[in-house]
Amino acid sequence: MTGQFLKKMGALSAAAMALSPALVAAQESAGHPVPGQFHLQPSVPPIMDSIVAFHDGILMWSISFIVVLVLALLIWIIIRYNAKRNPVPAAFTHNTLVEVVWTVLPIVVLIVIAIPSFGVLSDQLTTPDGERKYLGANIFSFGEVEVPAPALTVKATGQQWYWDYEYVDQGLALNSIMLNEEDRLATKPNQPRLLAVDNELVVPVDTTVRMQITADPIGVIHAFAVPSFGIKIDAVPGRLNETWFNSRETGMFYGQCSELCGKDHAFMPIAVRVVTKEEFATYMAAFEGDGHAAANATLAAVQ
Ligand SMILES: [Cu+2]
Repeated sequence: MTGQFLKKMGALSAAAMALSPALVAAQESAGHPVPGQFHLQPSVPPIMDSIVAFHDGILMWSISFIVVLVLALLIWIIIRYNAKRNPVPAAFTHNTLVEVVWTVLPIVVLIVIAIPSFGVLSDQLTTPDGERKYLGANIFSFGEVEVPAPALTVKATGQQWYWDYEYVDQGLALNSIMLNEEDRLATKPNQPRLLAVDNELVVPVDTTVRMQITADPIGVIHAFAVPSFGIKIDAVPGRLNETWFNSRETGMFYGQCSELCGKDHAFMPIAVRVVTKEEFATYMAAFEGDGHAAANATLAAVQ
């Protein structure tokens, strides 16, 4: 009930904020940031639904309320208690009621923020087993979204400075390197600059993908982040981190390394291409039989 209410209020605030046509257009799912974009990137899995609800439903309201309250108090003090209007200031130094209120109120606000926050965090870090229910957009529930157990495991390894992907169960790997401007314009002109890569990570739609994240053992720390999926997790040498996503839309979804990792930190984008289950089966069969180039050739060319 509360969740539904907050969700509605959040949607209302998002609608109110999206005042200009350019901002409204930016709400369509592009899988990457677009010029004039406002708000978070559109969500495609349950985790991002939670994050959007958390942002719109709690954080924006708490922040706005606090800003307005503090601003109102400041204005009141400036006007009512300036030296001219209040030449003889009061001499007391304590007010028990006020002190209790300004201690208890922030604690209550923090608890209200913390409860769903921990829920979403544990959703992000708990790989589905097919039985556990996830919060989805209703972050004040006990979980109502069913998510199937992972059908695919992908290991992403942060290299200096690109990503390696491995389909762990199939023992197949590819590396994914950003296209320079010349190559992008020549081969994938409709893909975004600094995000387009030579080889995208291909995964099936409506399928839970277990992501294992690590970094080159003699390398540095990176972070694997895809905003549309609500994923962000460190890629640490010698450590295997795990998260998951389940995209309900096909398309291309971009992210970037999100841990300052060295000179080409800004140039190691993450590109995930979500295809239909049939396309993925064909892709995988070709990958296993004839290698990565043949597998890519089974998919529609990325423009
Ligand atoms: Cu990096």
